[in-house]
Amino acid sequence: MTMRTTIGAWVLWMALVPARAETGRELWLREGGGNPVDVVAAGESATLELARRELVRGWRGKAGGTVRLEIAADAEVRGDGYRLTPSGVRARTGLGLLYGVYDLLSRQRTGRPAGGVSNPAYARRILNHWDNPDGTVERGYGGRSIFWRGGDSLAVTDADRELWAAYARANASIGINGTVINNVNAAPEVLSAPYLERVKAIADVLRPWGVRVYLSVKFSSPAQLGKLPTSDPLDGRVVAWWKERVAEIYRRVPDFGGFLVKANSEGQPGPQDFGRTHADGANMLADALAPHGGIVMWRAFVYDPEDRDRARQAFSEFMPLDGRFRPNVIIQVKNGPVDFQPREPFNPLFGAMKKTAVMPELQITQEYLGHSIHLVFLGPMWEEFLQSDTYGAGPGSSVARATDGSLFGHPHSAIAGVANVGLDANWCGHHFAQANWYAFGRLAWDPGLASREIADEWLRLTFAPRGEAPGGAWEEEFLGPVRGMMLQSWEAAVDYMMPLGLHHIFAGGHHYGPGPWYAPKGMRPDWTPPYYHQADAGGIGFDRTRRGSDAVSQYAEPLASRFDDVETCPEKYLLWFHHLPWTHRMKSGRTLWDALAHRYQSGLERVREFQKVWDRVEPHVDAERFAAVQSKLRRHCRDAQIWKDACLLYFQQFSRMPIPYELERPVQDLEELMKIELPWSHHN
Ligand code: GCW
Repeated sequence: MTMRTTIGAWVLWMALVPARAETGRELWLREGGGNPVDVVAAGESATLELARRELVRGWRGKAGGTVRLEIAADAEVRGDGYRLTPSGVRARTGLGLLYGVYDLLSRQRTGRPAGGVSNPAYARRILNHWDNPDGTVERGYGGRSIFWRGGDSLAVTDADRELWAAYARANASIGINGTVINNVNAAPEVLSAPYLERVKAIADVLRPWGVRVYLSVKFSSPAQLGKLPTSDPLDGRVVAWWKERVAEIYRRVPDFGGFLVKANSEGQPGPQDFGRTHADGANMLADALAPHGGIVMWRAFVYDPEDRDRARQAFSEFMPLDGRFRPNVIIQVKNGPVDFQPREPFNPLFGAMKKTAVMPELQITQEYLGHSIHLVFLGPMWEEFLQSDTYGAGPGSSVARATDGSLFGHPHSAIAGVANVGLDANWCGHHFAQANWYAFGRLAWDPGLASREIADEWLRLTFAPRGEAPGGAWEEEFLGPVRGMMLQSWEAAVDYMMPLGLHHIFAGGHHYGPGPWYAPKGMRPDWTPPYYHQADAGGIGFDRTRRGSDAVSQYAEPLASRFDDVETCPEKYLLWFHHLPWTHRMKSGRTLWDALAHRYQSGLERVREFQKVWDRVEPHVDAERFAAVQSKLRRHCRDAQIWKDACLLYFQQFSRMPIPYELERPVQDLEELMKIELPWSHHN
């Protein structure tokens, strides 16, 4: 039985047919080499139609084979999960079938065997776009916003619809089913009628692909947009205003996902402005959304300038409220307790907040990891984070299990990633930054995946010769070395930027280059690097032990004691938790100063190695992408050298110890490095 062709979807489809040059536009969904296939599917829906078309377009199985797409109950399949059967895909929902089709096609392309059940770990797998109405993207390095144009141009064009469909398709192919389309530093006008019309248009395009739209809202919208005298969440007029706005949204977008809120954080308004709590604020919005099935994602990214340790803040403010939130509220918590640093231990709220649903927020865009200039694959960082044992319900309480519903039952589970997508031809600015978008989607579906597998899949899909099953020389000469480079790239970045637990020593503003010295007069201390590194003649590091800020005590045992004791604290977090003398003996026998210098050197050396790896694979890569990545790597290498020289020369003023003689000497002067203004602020 065949399905009716949805004309609208077909028009969009034609627009997606790619050009052949390797611009990176096609992401991991490159065309080529499809065989004829018969698709048998019962029922009809726009989503099922998309599933059918994907098969017709990308089938690499037996020519003339038959694939059955079947909606049926299956005891092992949950939500939008699916089962790959010998004859095709079985799922409970049309979206499940679409996901199954993508999996099937990906397995054909990567040579992995097909079969079995796959269920999503998190129910909501969401991108957060920090996109502003004027078309700029906060911390975006892949070009301007794909959703907002700026000026008064809210009118929706065909080109907009094509773009959004291509975006939705990419998300659907990796299981992402939600998107917050505006910045958490939200503009009140997104809730006004002209904006909501555009929101509706976006939602209409995304819907067949199973991607729901959410909005960030500003807590003071009732006063700013509604002209009410207050935005107090307990004021009846405010409550009524939000209810009416929410109803207005659902009239246009019946499957609207809900709100994301940044409140009482970095100057944003919030319930505390009216003497109310985060729970009062979140619950008021949750009550407005509940009748329509919407949720509130309330961010725990808060830090008071008065607190003696910023890393303690989210926990201190939110733990007392555990259990006081409505069932349709999820607390959205960044992976680390400070702010998306190159490496942080997990935020202690994970595993501790048990009576309220908690969702991880990862940062796909590389605000603190080299923008779209450095080649940094974030899979290993997220793997480390998701697998960290919180001990929240005894051993085996990984962050993933503490948030995906396995350990603590809540009505909703979710995970978010701050998107790295923009109008650039290759979407993300750097070809390899696409791998981070891909990895986020794959881990949101299955947080147990190893980053090695993810890198492998992504490379095969993105770089294998078009239309051919990858194998032989390509695997040996391209896949192996490039995968190795990806898997080392995050640790390399940690080493040339902030090894051994150092954090937030960026120059202010752009967060790209080093600025351990950066401390303009009058700036709040927790916005300056010296607050974090605490370097002085006596040593370096932030004392968060029981004798210091006592942040360690926010972790469950045995972690609290393990982090507290310098002997048992993992070296990767050493200076996060301890202030130690420069002469402190490391496990290797080196002094802390020498170990630090070795780390900086080895980080830099690995980037130089990456250059060699890339140059060697030239015969296996198209000219366009080869040249683009090569050029980014040159800059990456130069800037890694700047990181190393700047940090070592700066810290040496306190350690007064020689850079170990076996290491390369700095090649730049500290005074010159300190003068660099913002040559790195440009996104590419
Ligand atoms: O990491 C910091 C960024 C801000 C961002 C903030 C947040 C959207 O520097 O640009 O604002 O976090 O997450 O709210």
